[in-house]
Amino acid sequence: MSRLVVISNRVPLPDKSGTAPAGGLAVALQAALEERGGVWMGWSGKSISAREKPGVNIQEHGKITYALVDLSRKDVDEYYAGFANRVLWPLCHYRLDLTEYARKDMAGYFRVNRLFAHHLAPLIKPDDVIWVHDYHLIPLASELRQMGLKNRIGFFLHIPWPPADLLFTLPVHETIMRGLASYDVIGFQTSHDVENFAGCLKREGIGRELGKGLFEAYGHTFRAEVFPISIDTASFAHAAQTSQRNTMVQRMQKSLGDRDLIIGVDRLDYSKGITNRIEAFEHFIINNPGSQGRVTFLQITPKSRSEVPEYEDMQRTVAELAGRVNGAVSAVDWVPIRYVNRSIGRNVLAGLFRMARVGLVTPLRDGMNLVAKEYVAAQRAEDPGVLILSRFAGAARELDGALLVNPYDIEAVSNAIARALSMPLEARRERWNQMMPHLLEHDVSRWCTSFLDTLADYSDTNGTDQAA
Ligand code: GDG
Repeated sequence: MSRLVVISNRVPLPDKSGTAPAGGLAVALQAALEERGGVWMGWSGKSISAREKPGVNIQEHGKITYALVDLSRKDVDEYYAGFANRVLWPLCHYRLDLTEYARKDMAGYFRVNRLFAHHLAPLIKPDDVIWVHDYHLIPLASELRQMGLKNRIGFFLHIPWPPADLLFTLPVHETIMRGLASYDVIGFQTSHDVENFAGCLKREGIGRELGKGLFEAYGHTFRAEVFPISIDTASFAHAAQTSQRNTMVQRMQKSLGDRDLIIGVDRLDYSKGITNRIEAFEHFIINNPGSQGRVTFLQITPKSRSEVPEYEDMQRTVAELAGRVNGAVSAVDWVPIRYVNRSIGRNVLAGLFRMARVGLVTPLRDGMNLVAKEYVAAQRAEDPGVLILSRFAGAARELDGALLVNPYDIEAVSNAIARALSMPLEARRERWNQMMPHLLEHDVSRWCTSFLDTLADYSDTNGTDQAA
């Protein structure tokens, strides 16, 4: 079995005892790396002064070598906060109004990708399989190819891929498309993303679809397929079961009393539809007076990307909106929205999901959305809650037992909340049983294996393997 080399913007380093950080993706990739041996490279998270020379910090943990690259302040501003998070992220989430193109950020993005390639190349052996993750690193394969690397290189995009009309607003869209076409296998979250990608190739006559997942562009043949990411379902379900002994979970239950709990959990991000959701909840409370004093909405929103101005603005907007709604509809003994603006532990989160009658997952656009899957995994088989899910989350393609909503339609979301809270046990069980077996079977380790098997099977048009 070939060694595996993973590159992602950040690297989930194991703690001193060698334990991988909790979180499905980290655990699944760590397991694949343990099995095959290999390297995980990414940004160290440090930004160094312009005078210092960026280096790579190498750490060995068992069969895995971690390679952590330092970046300068300028690199971080341009590559990460600039091009990745103020251009590619809003563009791929259909937010042209928030994209801020700056030539210097584009240059920084390509420069940092070259820097990663420069640090990575000496660590690569001829038969290593390379797996690159996400929008920060699209040009990496083409940089590695220019350095003469012949290895198999796969790419997985965690976020949506936009339709041609959106992508073509990006001044460097050709370079981005060329970068993608340098991979051997490109993984997307949904068939919708693959269709958008194929549409981008076709519209500018850059490439063509050869059938059965094969594409040709810029003289290279590659696969572009759907690999819906998932969670470690059994482990999350177990965490939810055992969390009932957790004191924080017990305190929450006590403070809730016999009120119904609705839960939302999202990084603070405009793509997650948090303000629409709060407005929908407000609409529900006002239009269902019987629910006043009887329902609590807990929104957990850890801060994210605070160095990007749009996120700083949102921090204020969400807090103000939650405060306004609470001010307008609270009673002396009841606060409708509990807004927690920080991260909480995974086990407590699992316990809160289990306690909640409704999981409210209403992103305006989302590659997959793992919270939706976690909410389902955390439920009690004998008395499950109801998932309300945006039709614009990749997860909506799989979770057919959810109440699917258009998150822009405040009244529809409000009606879905009313429906979920009054849904009879039998209907809730039927819906949950439509989803849970699928999630147990299609978990994150299956996702990982299926991508790596496809990459291992890849051969170019002549049927000859590219790896030595
Ligand atoms: C990107 C794509 C795609 C959140 N708050 C806390 C916490 N979380 C955990 C959730 C979940 C994860 O973070 C978030 O994953 P999502 O999938 O919901 O969203 P993104 O961060 O935007 O992820 C997305 C994903 O990549 C994977 O491909 O699904 O579409 O945008 O696991 O539970 N965890 C803890 N405390 C918190 O307060 N412990």
